[in-house]
Amino acid sequence: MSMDMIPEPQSTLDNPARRVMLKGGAGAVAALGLMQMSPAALASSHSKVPEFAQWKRIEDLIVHSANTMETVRGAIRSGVITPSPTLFVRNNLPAPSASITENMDNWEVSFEGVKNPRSLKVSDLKKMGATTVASVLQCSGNGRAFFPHGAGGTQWSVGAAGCVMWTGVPLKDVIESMGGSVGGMRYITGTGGEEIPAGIDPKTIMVERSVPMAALENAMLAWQMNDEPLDLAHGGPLRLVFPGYYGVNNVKYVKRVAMTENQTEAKIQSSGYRIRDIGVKGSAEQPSMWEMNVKSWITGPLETANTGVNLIYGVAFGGSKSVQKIEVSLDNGQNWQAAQFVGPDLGPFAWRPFVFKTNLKAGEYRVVSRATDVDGTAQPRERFENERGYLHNGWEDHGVTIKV
Ligand SMILES: Nc1nc2c(c(=O)[nH]1)N[C@H]1C(S)=C(S)[C@@H](COP(=O)(O)O)O[C@H]1N2
Ligand SMILES: [Mo]
Repeated sequence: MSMDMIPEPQSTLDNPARRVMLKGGAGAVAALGLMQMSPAALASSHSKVPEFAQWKRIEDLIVHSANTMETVRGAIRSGVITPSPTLFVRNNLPAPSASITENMDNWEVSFEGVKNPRSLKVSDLKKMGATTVASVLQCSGNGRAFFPHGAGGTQWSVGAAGCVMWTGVPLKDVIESMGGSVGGMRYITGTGGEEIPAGIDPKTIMVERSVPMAALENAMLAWQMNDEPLDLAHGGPLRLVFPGYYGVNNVKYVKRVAMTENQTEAKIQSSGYRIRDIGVKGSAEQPSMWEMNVKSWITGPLETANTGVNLIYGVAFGGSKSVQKIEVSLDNGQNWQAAQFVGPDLGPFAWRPFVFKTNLKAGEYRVVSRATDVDGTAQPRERFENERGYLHNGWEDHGVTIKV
């Protein structure tokens, strides 16, 4: 079995562009996260959800497959922190047995590429200190459904993202306690705890990711999410978290953390999650999905509004740095006006809900939002065309059409 053979969930309709157009079909509309599902659709979604995710709020999720569920656009509203039952789930491989979270403190993780390599249990890590960081967790392919060329992979709309609180020990402290990194190491490589079936070359399917050493600054080993023990669905007993980096780098059920000279040769790193032109195969020279870019989208209203005063809600984040400004346009970007951030600022890696107050007359409005990060980089209008539909932060595709 190769990575390509892992059932990549596909939509019932092959062409995502067509899907976007089919606003009349409830399935297609629900897939874009524009409305709540019917009771029948809800029941069928429930049956697709695996055991490990049965605790989720199914009505807040679009179930693409047993390993991929996205948050309905309207479920975020003006939420600073995404409730765990509403947060998306994305597994490349079937999740490990739930038995690994029965005694979380006993989970072991090995450290390599440090002066004094050793293994530690979660209970040991818990004695080394703790910190809490709010950060956006977002899949590299969030927004893939908007690519007209039919980018392969889960057809995520806006819901392969959430903002959560991680609690754990700074990785830097753990590495320092082991004498620091061995000289010449340039990457931090994390290995997921999934069991690889016998007879398969592990490199072809294992979830092992490398990020540049600079990411050590904010990295952590987390055992808690949103103030609760980290559930199996989100990587319990222990997860490697790189605030500001795309989801895939945040290795769940982490069993090995290594300071390495080179990036891992696992396929998920060497040819997967690489930015390339449409039609080009993935390879290690192409940019990897590491730091996230500035992005925002409207969370409500999504289809209709009444005449008079309306509050338009959304979320905005800078990705790997703070978001500074958010603007809203009611005419697909011809005129922009400043919107207001609401709620607490939970730091550079968190998203900020925003609100825009406006008086609407009867008519149809194309409502779009545009965020700017602290460096002055604003969301572009267009998506950046690429084979796998990564990095999408173009404001035009992310807008909503509202009838008043
Ligand atoms: N061990 C392991 N870690 C993993 C994955 C996985 O399949 N196995 N999927 C990655 C991907 S592609 C994403 S987008 C995020 C999703 O995190 P979530 O399921 O907690 O929302 O986890 C990442 N970490
Ligand atoms: Mo992902």
